[in-house]
Amino acid sequence: MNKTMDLQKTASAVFARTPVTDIHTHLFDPAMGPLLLWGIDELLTYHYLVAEVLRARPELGTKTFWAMPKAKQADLVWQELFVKRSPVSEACRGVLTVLKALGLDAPKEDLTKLRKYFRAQKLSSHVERVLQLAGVKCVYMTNDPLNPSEQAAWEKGFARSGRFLAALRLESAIKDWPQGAGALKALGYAVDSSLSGRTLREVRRYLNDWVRRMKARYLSTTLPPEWRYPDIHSSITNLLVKAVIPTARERGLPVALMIGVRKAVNPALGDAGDSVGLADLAALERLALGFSDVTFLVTVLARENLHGLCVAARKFKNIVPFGCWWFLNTTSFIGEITAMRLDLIGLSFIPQHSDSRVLEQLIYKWGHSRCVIAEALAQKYADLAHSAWPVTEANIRRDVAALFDGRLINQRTSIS
Ligand code: FIX
Ligand code: ZN
Repeated sequence: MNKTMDLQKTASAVFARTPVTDIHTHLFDPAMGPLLLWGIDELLTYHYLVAEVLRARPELGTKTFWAMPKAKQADLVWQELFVKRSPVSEACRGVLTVLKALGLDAPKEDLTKLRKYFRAQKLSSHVERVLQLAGVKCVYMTNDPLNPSEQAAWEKGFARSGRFLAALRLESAIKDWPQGAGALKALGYAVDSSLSGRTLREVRRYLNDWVRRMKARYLSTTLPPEWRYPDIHSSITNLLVKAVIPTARERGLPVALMIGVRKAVNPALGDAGDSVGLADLAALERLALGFSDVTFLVTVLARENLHGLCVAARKFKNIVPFGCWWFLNTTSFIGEITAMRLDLIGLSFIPQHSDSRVLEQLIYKWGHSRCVIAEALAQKYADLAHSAWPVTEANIRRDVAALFDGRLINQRTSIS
């Protein structure tokens, strides 16, 4: 076996044994009830597969599709993308990876047996089994107190699982101001439609109250490709700069910026209707320069922005690139992205997050990523060995832990 293959085997073995911190998902603590999606019908109606099934059946109206009960939508996805065609897409193959890991045969035709299996699962033990199969130590949720169903869960209260950490998601409060003003007022925050001093103080009170209540570990928002900084005319920039970042700074929390999404380009597709746009990362560089003691966890949606993000991270130590987001979370891109980051910023980034919306997706999103990331790492170790640098398994274990244990979320950054 050649050196690279040997190192590949070691890197894969080490990686397989290293439980990861998943820094961004749409999963919820099982104690939050139906907010946590799981099971075969949720897996098959994942918005990635909705987009794909509507392409397989262009004559089917989206209204007709959405009017179908979820089980019927899942049946249609299975028939069109798995029975009538080879399930070659990342999201299709992911369902098969999940079934195989759970020891389930992929049905030739209908989903009855699979539904029976999932119905028979006790959620708490199923969650533990999925986390174990996925090699995931803990996941960060996407928490939005202004979302009525989530608000009800927090109002009711629940015993927190240590495996589901909180992250305070901001768009519903700060995007397109004063769109969020009503919901904030309903929660008792005396904001008005202008971005007056009082409004900014009340938004900061909202942020502080809910960071405390959720024990949120970071604040996060998406930003559209046209986002600019500075931009005195932009409400989201003003709220970021005058409320979000000061709150993050005072609490020693990072701010996650997910840049480049164009929301609802095809509204009829629901969650599947968002698209991608090229962002101007000079805005991010100016923000990182202006707030050099605040850590920005950053992911981008346009492939063309990935290189610029690595260069920005070289200029500003308070920019921590993370993940292969959404349309970049495919085995064809993860390898390219990881190799680029290793080349340009060494081990000072967070290679992946799953963005799982359905519990069992953790198994495939991490399963597929581990193979490709281990390959990229092994190649670097082979390059080191070629340069007569001794690569030991202990070093590989140290490096993989640094990349995946979430420590970069809590890094402290000096002001200069
Ligand atoms: O904004 C986000 O958190 C995105 O990840 C989601 O809106 C998106 O729908 C998704 O789940 C991508 O994987
Ligand atoms: Zn997400």
